[in-house]
Amino acid sequence: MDHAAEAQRTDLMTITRHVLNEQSKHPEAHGDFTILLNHIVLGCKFVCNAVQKAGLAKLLGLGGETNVQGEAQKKLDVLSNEVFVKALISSGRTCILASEENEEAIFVEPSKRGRYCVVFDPLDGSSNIDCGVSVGTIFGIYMAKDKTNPTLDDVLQSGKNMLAAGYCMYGSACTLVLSTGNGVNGFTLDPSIGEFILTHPDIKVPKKGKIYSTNEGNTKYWDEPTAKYVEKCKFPKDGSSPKSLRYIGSMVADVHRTLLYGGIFLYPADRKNPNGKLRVLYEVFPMSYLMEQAGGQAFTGKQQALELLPKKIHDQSPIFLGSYDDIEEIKSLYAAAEETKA
Ligand code: FBP
Repeated sequence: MDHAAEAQRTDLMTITRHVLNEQSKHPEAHGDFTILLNHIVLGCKFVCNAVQKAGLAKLLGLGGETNVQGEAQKKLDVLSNEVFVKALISSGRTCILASEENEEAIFVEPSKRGRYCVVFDPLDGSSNIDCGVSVGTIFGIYMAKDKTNPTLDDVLQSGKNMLAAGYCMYGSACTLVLSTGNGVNGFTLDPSIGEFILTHPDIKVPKKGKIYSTNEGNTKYWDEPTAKYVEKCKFPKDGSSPKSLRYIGSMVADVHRTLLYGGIFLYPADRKNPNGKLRVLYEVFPMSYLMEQAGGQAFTGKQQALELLPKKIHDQSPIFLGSYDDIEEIKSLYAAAEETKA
């Protein structure tokens, strides 16, 4: 037995212990955030279990309803949404919730209210659920101005005001990646003890990557800067090697790979989706927050993604996120296109 490893294993840096350590750096903290996060972690463990057992538990396939995006809801979409709404309300730390699966924001009843607002995509990558490809949960946390009188403005805040963000990927392993504004850390669920253990401390996205990730099936609808950028990835003129294309079609999985390996994930605006496809509040903002915390960038084609100010909870936006230098390249192509327009 490798006693050193076993000894190391006994010093378990669980996600709760990690967040408590972070909390101890804020003497003014009451522990509300830690309690809220523990309820999000509980939701992730439940959904992880449901996703892994979906085929056995007849949880694959459609749930019969359609969400506000006009997408046919999968059974697991509905189940995951229910789990997170109940977990977040039962934490007693939230006052308003915005979910991809609910047309309207959910205002928590006064007796159960707390001061946090949570925006979330309970199960991202729905198109991949039934074929067992990685899917995930995405979440972002804001503070309400006045918990006794929460309003939509409390969630329609700029991404700059986000306090924390994360995602949980349900793949070959269940991995929860979190930032509370002090860097990015990754935790892997150890099913034998039911705990998320710190496995990816202080994630830093490589400054430049060898991978681009996008749905090239949309190429004919792309604007010029996007088309030029992808052309450059495939046929670089500076003697460097072409980038490799990797696209899973689940934002959580594509962004997770980008965070660890570097490169760029892009879902641009195009003639089919003039505002892009991905939703600002519970897809673009949390992933942009994490990418910036890891030293990368997130750009919309016009501005830094976190500077956006959404008008509606299901607003969409184009997004380019990833390694710092790769995003600089796409920014210069959009700047050049603006100049020629001027
Ligand atoms: P939902 O599954 O939560 O609706 O998310 C949207 C999404 O599946 C992203 O995860 C993914 O990046 C994108 O859409 C894939 O879109 P497309 O199939 O057009 O490439």
